[in-house]
Amino acid sequence: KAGNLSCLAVGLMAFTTTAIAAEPISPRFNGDPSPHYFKGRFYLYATDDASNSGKYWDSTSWRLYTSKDLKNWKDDGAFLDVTVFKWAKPDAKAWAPEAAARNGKYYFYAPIGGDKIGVAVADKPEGPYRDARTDALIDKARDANAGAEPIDPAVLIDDDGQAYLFFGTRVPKVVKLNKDMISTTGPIMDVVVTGYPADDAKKKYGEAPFLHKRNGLYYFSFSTGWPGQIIYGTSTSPVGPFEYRGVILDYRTINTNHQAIIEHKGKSWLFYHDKLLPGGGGYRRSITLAPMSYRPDGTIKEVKP
Ligand code: FUB
Repeated sequence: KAGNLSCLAVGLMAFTTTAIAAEPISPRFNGDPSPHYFKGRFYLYATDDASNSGKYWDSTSWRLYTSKDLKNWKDDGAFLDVTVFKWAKPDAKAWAPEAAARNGKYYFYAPIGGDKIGVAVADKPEGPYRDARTDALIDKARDANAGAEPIDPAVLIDDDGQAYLFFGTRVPKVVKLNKDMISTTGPIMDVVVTGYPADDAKKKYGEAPFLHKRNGLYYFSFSTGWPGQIIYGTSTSPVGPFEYRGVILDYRTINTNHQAIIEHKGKSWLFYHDKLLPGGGGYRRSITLAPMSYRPDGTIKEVKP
């Protein structure tokens, strides 16, 4: 009997492990998740790794996936191409996107070519999107302190209505957005993170900035680089300085990581990408999601897929 019971326990453990294993949201390669809940549906904007060369992130379009329940995802296709931005080179790289809703419209923040961020606008979350300006929202050649690589936009609209755009590699940047969501106000500022553990030199900002707010506290998460561990700091101010608080997701076996966090019906979800499909790798990534939770003191429990 004892033997049967331990067999049953092992079987149950195996079943449990299988059930919580990271599942790609699509059989198509994708990366850089930007998940949102708009009008009763989840919209996940992504970099389209399936249309890159397999040797670099050189896709020129973004992909949209939608879901009603976070489990079943529909591939809504390549809803936007860099050519929508007339000022962009038609073969410019389309990287980690972001979206935001305001003014009854939907805004899509598009890092293009590694040196500019464009913004497009639409009446529906799925588009069609049109260029909201005649030039880039952020341009390394034009804007003071835009940094070496203005990519990876992330937007938070705070409870007081002020919107912030975070972006950048190696040095995180933040700038205030006007209420129109298509122009900035004030200087581009460096985001400061303090208190990194002295015994781990790899713990420093790399890319993929993301800001979310919970119980009045601002959580600034990001990837430490290439490869990237997802770590975070907190602050009582949306622009920091942030104090290092811990690891959200450990290194995956690929050269990048990129996270986003959403809360829905009292539950938090971490979106990230990993090597999950046959033939996958650093340029052929797969987005997945996992439940994320907090300790009573507000710190995030590390997600262990
Ligand atoms: O997809 C290209 C780049 O890879 C993104 O901009 C980074 O965040 C990394 O995920």
